[in-house]
Amino acid sequence: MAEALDAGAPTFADRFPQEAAVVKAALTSSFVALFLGAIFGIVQGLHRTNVLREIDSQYYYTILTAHGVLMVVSFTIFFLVGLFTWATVRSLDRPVVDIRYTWTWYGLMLVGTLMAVVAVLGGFFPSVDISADVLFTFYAPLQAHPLFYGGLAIFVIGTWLAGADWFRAWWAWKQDNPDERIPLQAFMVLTTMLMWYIATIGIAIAVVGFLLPWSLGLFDNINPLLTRTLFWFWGHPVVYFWLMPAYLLWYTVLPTLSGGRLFSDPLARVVFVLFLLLSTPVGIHHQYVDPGIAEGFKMIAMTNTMFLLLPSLLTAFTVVASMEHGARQRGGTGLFGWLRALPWRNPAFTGMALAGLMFAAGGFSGMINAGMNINYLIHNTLWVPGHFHLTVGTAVALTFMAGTYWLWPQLTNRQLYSRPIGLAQVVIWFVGMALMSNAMHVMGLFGVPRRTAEPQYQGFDFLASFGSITEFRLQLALGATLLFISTVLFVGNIAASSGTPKRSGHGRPLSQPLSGAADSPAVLDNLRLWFGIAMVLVVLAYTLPLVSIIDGGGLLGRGVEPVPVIAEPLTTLAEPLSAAAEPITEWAKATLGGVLR
Ligand code: HAS
Ligand code: CU
Repeated sequence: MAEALDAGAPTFADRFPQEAAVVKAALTSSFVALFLGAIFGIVQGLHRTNVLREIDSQYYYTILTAHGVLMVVSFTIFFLVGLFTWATVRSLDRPVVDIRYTWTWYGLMLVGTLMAVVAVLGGFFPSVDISADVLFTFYAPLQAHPLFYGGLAIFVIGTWLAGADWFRAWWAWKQDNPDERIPLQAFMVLTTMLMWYIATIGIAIAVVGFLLPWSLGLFDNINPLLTRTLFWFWGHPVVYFWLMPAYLLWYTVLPTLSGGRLFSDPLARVVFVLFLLLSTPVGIHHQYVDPGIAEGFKMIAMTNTMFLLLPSLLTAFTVVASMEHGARQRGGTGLFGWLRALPWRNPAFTGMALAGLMFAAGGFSGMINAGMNINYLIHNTLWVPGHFHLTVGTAVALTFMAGTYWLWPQLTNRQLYSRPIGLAQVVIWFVGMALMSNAMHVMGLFGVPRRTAEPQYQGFDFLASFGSITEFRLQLALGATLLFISTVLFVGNIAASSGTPKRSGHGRPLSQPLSGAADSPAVLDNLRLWFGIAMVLVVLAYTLPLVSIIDGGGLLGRGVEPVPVIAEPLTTLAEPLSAAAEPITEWAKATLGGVLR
């Protein structure tokens, strides 16, 4: 059906060639980051599972940081700025106000990324005094070279300017269309950016106010709890900054791919408003085990987090209803029989549907994380990487790849090199991630920690209720290998597409929602109102915790020695202690082991 709509429609590249060039550049940067990130990912995944240990463990954190930063900062956000530029221009149906300005923010983001990546890669060269082995959660007391923080700051400024670009386009559009509702895609872009402006206050203060001057040597001390809290002020909403472009694709492209129409435009608007309101006042749910934050504040963060499930649950309903509508348009019938009528041979569709399916599992593990009491069980274990490889690593990453199969031909006026390879690629990702994240979740429950190159723990038996750690390690490694293969197939397919013949007029118009903008209350488009309420919620959630953290630990810390200083006496102590404990462990295993198994 979608094919029939298409005949002769101009593509995005036909209509807006200058904007298409920027979108292409942003997406290309995103895929380069994805490819490099995947190389670090496979090295690190095979290393920590003891399958292939070619690198010196000394470099483990350099590799882990490179993997994390390239994936969750560069891959995701470059994709976002490309997609949002496309969505704004397409839905407002007008070019950006000044294309030179658009290239400027893209250039800034590129420079910022290069600076940060150079700082991270410096970690491989001990003779050079540059390194940033601080992981993608780069809070103190770990310290990076100033180049890293400087790069991050420039990158974030680039995203701020990008947001301003889309707001300018909208204001210009509004002059000509004063009485119209904001087109849905532009609405999604603008609400997401308002959320981003609020969220980045935290990271801007942490980086420019504390981390950068500290790494430049201007301050001797820092208050780690303060920078951690400011980090998570941003560190939670950033996950929705990754997710919202995927939601944009699920709401506005997936229904068309399914052969139908979006179930409800008003519900989609409500969802994006809820994310604007609730994404930020929840960051403390990453700090349930932090001493120095009162339990009551953690309780408030937990309550807000539980409310924040609502927009995703609404999304599950609306998106699946739209898919069902499409399937029935295509002749599907029955309670579940309609599922068969979906276009499963289309990699763009299948990738997004599988990404959504995995997000249902990722959302579930998120709910576990969010409960203060259960969080103690899984915090700092491999469970957490299991969770985020389902969310950012699949709901987001796989949707972006699938979306590219649909979008890329319209940006380049070239066909995709191979749809069958695309289909295989999204399925391999799904299978690989099912294995890897299952293993990570289960190992986390056994107590296997995250962020360590040496998880063998010789002499320590994990009490597994089923399977063994070795089996799960292999499962993890197999999953990681499949994911790497899938990434290579994706990047290769897109690169090879530049060799297919040029053609234009193959645009893919998007279907209109069943219940359109006219059905949604006008107040939903009152961005000032929602921004104001969101700010009030942030002030309520954060003022008291921040005051008490500064009061307790000082704005710049109190000059306490950093933690690693006591590590050596501790390790000397550990050996005799564990030897002394051995008989007790043996006894416990003998008596309890049988019961637990
Ligand atoms: Fe999370 C830790 C709680 C969502 C990412 N999270 C992380 C970390 C990352 C991350 C990177 O409360 C680790 C940070 C670090 O390094 O320490 N997370 C949540 C909750 C949600 C959630 C409650 N997280 C995400 C998303 C992420 C992400 C989205 C990235 C994009 N997370 C936590 C907590 C921690 C945490 C704690 C701290 C853990 C700790 O102790 O360290 C919720 O937003 C989830 C809601 C989602 C749902 C699912 C709805 C289902 C849908 C699917 C529809 C189906 C379709 C397809 C379309 C309720 C929408 C159908 C297909 C057919 C074929 C029919
Ligand atoms: Cu979070």
